[in-house]
Amino acid sequence: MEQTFIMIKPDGVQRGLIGEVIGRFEKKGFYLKAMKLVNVEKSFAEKHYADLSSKPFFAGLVEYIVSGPVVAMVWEGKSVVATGRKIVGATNPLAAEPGTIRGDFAVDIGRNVIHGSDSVENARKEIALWFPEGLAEWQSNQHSWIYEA
Ligand code: IDP
Ligand code: MG
Repeated sequence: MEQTFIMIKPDGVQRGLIGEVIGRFEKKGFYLKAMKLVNVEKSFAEKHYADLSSKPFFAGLVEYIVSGPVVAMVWEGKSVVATGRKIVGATNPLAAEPGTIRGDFAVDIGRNVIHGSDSVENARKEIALWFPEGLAEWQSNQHSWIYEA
């Protein structure tokens, strides 16, 4: 099954949205395979967002990500990368649909609460960057009640 990297950004942590975010992924039927609350270094945030290094907002983005602890997670499930992006919502929270995390809980693009991998390939890279120690191995006993096969 597919895996994605989801991160609750410092604003989401400060605003008490950790449980809300986890609950949405959990109730959907995805499985939590790794999680940690961490303060990241500037160089680490720059590595995570390396693809955006030429953007004018890059310095502000890095400053935002290091401004407080983040919750880094790996979620597993069928089509979890694309579906995770739908649960997260559009990058600009004002354009994000109500019912998505950004649509429900955010206003500004630079305070959009959550990160989700945008492709299976980037998910693999991000999981390797954030969880070099590996993931937890477990199987939900509810599996056959969520997945047909
Ligand atoms: P994504 O998080 O929806 O994948 P990306 O384009 O990968 O969006 O951008 C990464 C993060 O950079 C966004 O979630 C947002 O926090 C920030 N960001 C993107 N575009 C802007 C912008 O135009 N101004 C300020 N921050 C931005
Ligand atoms: Mg992105």
